[in-house]
Amino acid sequence: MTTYSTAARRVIDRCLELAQFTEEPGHITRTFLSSPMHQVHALLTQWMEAAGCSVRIDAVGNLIGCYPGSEGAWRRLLIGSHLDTVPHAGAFDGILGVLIGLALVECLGGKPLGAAIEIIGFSEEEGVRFGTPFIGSRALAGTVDCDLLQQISGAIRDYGLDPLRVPEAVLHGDVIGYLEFHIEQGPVLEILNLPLGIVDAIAGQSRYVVEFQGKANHAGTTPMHLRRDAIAAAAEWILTVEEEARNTPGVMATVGKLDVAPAASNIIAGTARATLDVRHAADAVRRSAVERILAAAGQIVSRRFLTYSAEQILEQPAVEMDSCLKSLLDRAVSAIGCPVHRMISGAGHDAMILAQRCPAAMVFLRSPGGVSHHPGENVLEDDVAAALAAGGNFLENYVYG
Ligand code: HGY
Ligand code: MN
Ligand code: MN
Repeated sequence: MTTYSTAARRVIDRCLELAQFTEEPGHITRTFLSSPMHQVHALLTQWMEAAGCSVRIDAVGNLIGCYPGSEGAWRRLLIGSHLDTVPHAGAFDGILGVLIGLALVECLGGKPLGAAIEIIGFSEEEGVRFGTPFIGSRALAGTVDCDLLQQISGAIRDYGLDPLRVPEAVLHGDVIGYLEFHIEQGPVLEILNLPLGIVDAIAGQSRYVVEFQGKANHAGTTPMHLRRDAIAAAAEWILTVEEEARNTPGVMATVGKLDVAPAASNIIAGTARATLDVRHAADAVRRSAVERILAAAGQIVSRRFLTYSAEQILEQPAVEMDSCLKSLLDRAVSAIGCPVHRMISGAGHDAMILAQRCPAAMVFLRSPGGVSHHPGENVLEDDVAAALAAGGNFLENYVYG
């Protein structure tokens, strides 16, 4: 019988092994259905089959390993997270939750439970390749709309899958819940010196692309007062975004990407396209912050004789995690002698999409240094062992053998 600390070491080793499958040698970058995903699928399939799972890949590239329950068990518990990464990522965001699910199955040592366990590796959560997040979990929730399917069909075919079969990916049957283990990606658990946290709710998020349209012109001959400089306008707006978030408690607002054109040092920029990411646990607060931020863009461009457009990419309401699963997780975490800490997730997660179809809950693991979406992202072996012990207790009590 594998002990949780042995299993924890193997979880971390496997995360590091899978991190080598990347689009960018020297960095960890693995986006939706990129070619390194084939290698991730192959190795995870090997590990899952060795653990007694039957493995399939659905039409959007979600990898699903099913560990059967006891005779006649028709219910399923889903445990998973995402396989894709942001550019230049760390080795644990997403993949850790898939490997903790696999380790929990391996720690059963072949013993069937009162429900089947489905370990899910979602093909896309970050929204890097197509700008739209949660493609994998949206396929299970049945919310991949025609426009999105149109946009991603080529990538699906290039990967060797059939976009016409995406509707078959929708979750069906008696699912008792979805459990996601994930690094916190922030400083809270480390400050409290706690290994684990239970997610109360996941903050909502609004994502936009805001384009400033000015006039490209010569950097040496155009007088300052006659310029319609798109970068200067975007820069003024970006500082407004930061100030708005600083002045509204709990709002996180980020401009993470800025594309400019024509992008030459001796040309005044004609256009600047900025991404906007605004989050808050309360939807009304988030939405009014977005309104103020977009209104500020309007005021800036009129003062500078430019124009602007704002395209909404994502409007994801905040999602409360399932109260029954949360209290079962509270019990499991305290049963292993760990203080229970409920918290809000500022990061978005697949659990907020699955929650549309079944009870969903999340367990956070401490992020050393509060670092994530960065190569310095890490997780402590003892905390992984604690997560496995709590997960094992949850399975024993909730999915009784
Ligand atoms: O951006 C997020 O919240 C998550 O890491 N995908
Ligand atoms: Mn992430
Ligand atoms: Mn993640």
